[in-house]
Amino acid sequence: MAEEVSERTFVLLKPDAVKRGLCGEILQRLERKGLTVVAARMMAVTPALAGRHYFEHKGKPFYDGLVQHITSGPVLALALEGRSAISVVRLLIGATNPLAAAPGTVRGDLATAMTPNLIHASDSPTSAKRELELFFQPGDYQSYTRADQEFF
Ligand code: 3AN
Repeated sequence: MAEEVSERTFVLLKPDAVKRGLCGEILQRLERKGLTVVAARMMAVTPALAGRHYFEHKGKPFYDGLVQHITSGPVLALALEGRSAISVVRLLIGATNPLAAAPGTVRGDLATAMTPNLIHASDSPTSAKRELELFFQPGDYQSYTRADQEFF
């Protein structure tokens, strides 16, 4: 088995998560798993930023709805660190389609719709780097050790 290394990943709690009051619930799941929050920013996503974030979906039938949703209210942008953080967060959030997402995952437990599916998380080291740079400046990151670090 490949050695698991500490990674930094990007997570975006979308406007439906904010408006449904689910940020705490979702963040708790991520923190309980052992991920460390190293940056957090509540903000509005402009259409220009949405276009850069979702550039790979441009031209797809759901693209306009995706941009409409992500710009429809505040989001909570997060940078999380931990062992294999990128794949671990993807596992915790579940499949893109909440109707197919496994119970126990964020989308499996808390969502039913495809576009307002609560959360975005980077799917590779390349996307994580690109997305973190879109939403955060180098000075936004905090470095600290969790009190329970020995268990992770
Ligand atoms: P994920 O967020 O699971 O990585 P992506 O990157 O394939 O999924 O899609 C980005 C976002 O686009 C999804 N979170 C979802 O909101 C939306 N989306 C993807 N596929 C569809 C679709 N077929 N219909 C509607 N929305 C979609």
